[in-house]
Amino acid sequence: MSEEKKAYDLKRLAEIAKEQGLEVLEDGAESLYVAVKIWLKESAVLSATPVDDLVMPFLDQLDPIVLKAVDKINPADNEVQ
Ligand SMILES: [Ca+2]
Ligand SMILES: [Ca+2]
Repeated sequence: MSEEKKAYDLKRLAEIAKEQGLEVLEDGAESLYVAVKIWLKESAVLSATPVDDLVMPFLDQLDPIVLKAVDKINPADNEVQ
């Protein structure tokens, strides 16, 4: 973008607000993912069926995939875009 920067530009304010909002969203999505994992692991222990207990150790293998996807919500703070 070769747009010239101006003082007190409302368009720039909107841009910053959007970035901040996306960052909050990104953090929220990550927290939600962690919460769901804790909930699933707790439930697997509590439930009578042994099948879910066998699956849970593999749950963390989703981390790189899910967290990478979540990181894309706000690309502005990513090292590699
Ligand atoms: Ca179980
Ligand atoms: Ca990000």
